[in-house]
Amino acid sequence: MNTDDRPPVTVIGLGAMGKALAGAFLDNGHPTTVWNRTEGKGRELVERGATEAATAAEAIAASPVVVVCVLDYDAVREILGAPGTVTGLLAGRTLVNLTNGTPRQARELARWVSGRGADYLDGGVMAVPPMIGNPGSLVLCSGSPGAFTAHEGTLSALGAVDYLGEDAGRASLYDIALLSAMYGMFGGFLQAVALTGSERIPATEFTPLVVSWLNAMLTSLPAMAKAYDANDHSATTSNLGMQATGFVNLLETGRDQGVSTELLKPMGALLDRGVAANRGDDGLSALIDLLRTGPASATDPASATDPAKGADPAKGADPARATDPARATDAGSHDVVSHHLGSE
Ligand code: FVH
Repeated sequence: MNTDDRPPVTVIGLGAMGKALAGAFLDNGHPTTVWNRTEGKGRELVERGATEAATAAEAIAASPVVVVCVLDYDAVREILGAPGTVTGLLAGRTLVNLTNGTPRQARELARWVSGRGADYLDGGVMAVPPMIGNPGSLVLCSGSPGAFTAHEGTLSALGAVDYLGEDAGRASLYDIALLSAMYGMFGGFLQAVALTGSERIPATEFTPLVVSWLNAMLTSLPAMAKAYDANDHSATTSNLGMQATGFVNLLETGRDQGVSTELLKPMGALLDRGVAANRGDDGLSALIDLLRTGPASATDPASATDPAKGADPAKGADPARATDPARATDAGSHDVVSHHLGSE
């Protein structure tokens, strides 16, 4: 394969994920420049052909496409805000930020980056490092359409790339939503193994049952999605009233077995709220409406920008759906990127 014409790429951040990203670009023949805050993490990549930059500024200057994958947005801000890093260097380039963050953070950074004459793509990596560049790896991407068209080929070195449109926050929203689903599943698994472990049942013996049970339950998700979209939650098999009653046994068994119920309690409370809102005859999908309509917790920072806050959770009413969350969040956001990085 002739890889001579592959565009150069810079990767900033050489943690577990950054190393995997840089490795995939190298494997695909891209001249790859790397930089990491702590020295030494680029050694193996350099042996494979990468160029290690001495500073973040040097790394940015090396390529038209700069991929950033660090711990969080504070780290991104620190890197982009370092003296000499940004002024005049970002202009004309594309910043692809694969750092995990919120939709609001992504939208703010997109504005800040475009204010410096650069294109911005935000991405959610739906893979663990060993999957990068291999089948099963998915990168969700949103932001500048022109930049995506120009660099889709480069990004495809990482795996399948799914472009979700111009709103820079959309990839992050999908990423966070998918991670929310994942943590729900992992939380359930942890609780299940803690319960069976309380009677010394080996996790390896019990886990195959969990896997087949979860796979069976997964088949119900498309029907729940359809019910939610149609706003028709009438239960045919498993109504909320029945589930709220049965859920009490999950809490009681946890207590009896000496296993914390901290992961379960919120779900129990939500089921109870569903019943209290006269949705006991509905199916589980009715709870999605309740999640979108409070009660906004005073301790939940997200509630401050919750566009659905204060809406009527009564059956049939759907004020949250009338609100465009992208617009509401965007309009209400405080530009903390400029605050951190300055307007220079
Ligand atoms: N690893 C995974 O399973 C997941 C898969 C899905 C995507 N996530 C997100 O990817 C981002 C990076 O994750 P990571 O796995 O590479 O994380 P670490 O191995 O812990 O490396 C962290 C890198 O961030 C650098 N860093 C941290 N703070 C700063 C800072 N203030 N300035 C500059 N760089 C910073 C750190 O540098 P160093 O400590 O080596 O100097 C590492 O390069 C993340 O958003 C995941 O949520 C991964």
